[in-house]
Amino acid sequence: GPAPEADNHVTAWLASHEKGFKHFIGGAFVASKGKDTFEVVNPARDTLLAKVAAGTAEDVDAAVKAARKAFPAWSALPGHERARYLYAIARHIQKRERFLSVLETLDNGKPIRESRDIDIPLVARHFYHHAGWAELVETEFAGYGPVGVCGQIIPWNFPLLMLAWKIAPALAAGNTVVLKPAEFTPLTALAFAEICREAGLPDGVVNIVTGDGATGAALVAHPDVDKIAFTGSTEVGRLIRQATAGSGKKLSLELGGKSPFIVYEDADLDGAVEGVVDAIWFNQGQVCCAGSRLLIQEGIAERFLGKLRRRMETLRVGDPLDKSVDMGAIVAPVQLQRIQDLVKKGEQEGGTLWQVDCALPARGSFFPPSIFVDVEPSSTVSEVEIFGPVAVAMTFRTPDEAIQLANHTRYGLAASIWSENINRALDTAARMKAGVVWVNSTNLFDAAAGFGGYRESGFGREGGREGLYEYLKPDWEKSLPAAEDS
Ligand code: TXE
Repeated sequence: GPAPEADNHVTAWLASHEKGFKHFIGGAFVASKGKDTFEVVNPARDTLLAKVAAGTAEDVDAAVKAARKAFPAWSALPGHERARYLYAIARHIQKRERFLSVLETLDNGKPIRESRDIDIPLVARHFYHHAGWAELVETEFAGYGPVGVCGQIIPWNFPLLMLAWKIAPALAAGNTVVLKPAEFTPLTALAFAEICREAGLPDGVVNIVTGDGATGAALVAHPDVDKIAFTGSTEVGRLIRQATAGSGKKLSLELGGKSPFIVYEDADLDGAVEGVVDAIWFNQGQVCCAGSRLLIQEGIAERFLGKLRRRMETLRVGDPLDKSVDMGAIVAPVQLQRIQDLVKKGEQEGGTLWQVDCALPARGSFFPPSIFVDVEPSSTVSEVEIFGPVAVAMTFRTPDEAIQLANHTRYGLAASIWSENINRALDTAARMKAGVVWVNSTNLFDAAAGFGGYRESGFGREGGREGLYEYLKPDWEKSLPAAEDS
């Protein structure tokens, strides 16, 4: 049938910004100091959605100044008053749920089912949860206060959800922020700027500057930023850690992963098959904690992979606005190219590729669900984060061997363990070098649970009580002269 059309409201909103979107600084939409813009494209159709300002160092400076100006009054508000703004933001997000879901899907390419049922509800949930923390912050975190102005840089895989993970705890704790969305997917962040106005948030508490890595680097380098929170690639995370070294800036990094998905022979195999679908084909595999390394106990490997292959054949890849589609588009042609190159490499290194032979849309960036079997643990596709719908499968004999294989990675973000024997599952969980471990489940997120990594997956936690500490500092630090004169 004909492809479903985008929501009228979204189309009208984009049309009303035909001349290009501006930055959101000090509570107003302001033109960039530079002339450069970049194009935001719908990756499912290769069509232009919008033009967005490329933020310069001067734009970043204006945003940091606005955040600094707003900080004293915002941080001095009693927590329960800050909570009212967070509740209001949450309600406005719910009111605009359909608009935001469609916009997210157009911009990112993810299935509308996911943006509507997962991303946007979790965004609202995150603001509600942190409104609760704002009410409690003085009593639960006595002796702590906000860090100050926070620079936040986010990726494109969950654009609005990553914004919520960053902004909600920062505001709850009394900080003000300058956020830079990813260049592929800045649109829901700009819609969020409108929501801040609708919610009556004081000017300058949230500032949004669009741009690419250069804009991000200017934010990282700005001397009046007290904390940087980053989610993205390990390579850029490393650059940011170097750039902030010795600056006194607080830092949290949420980086890549190559997370193991262990299936023991006593697992509920059908449940585990559905788990793999969620682990590696959810959001086209563009998930930092994707279960991308399947470790399967030898005795059931053939049966399990057979079931998995049959299930994989039923997945529908296509227009993400179509409600019956399981997998949408890859975010951008360069990311598609990266996936294709890595898959080619995997074949050259001798891996056997299972790929669904489905008709992909003629236009747009699409890649079919794929699994490499018979790969060596040391092969490129077993070690490198593919960040696409491609898993590698390996077998093991004993739990010790499973644990050794699982931890054989420079990352340490997540792990998923499948067994009906709870002792075995919990014993394995305790031995995972990963920040998040799921038992008989995968890719579960909640605002109340701290999320984050070990090793090259970064440090710091987002969500819950632990996540709040990233946006707080002990009161005694205020008396240190070095903290004042930056
Ligand atoms: O990420 P980047 P890219 C991984 C994934 C993916 C690869 C490349 O493997 O294939 O990274 O993706 C901003 N200073 N992940 O290139 O560049 C940039 O503008 C400051 C995993 O898109 O890290 C964007 O806003 N900021 C991941 C953000 O960093 C800079 C999610 C992330 O982009 C900067 C995304 C600089 N020097 C990619 N350079 C995850 N952990 O979920 C870029 N940026």
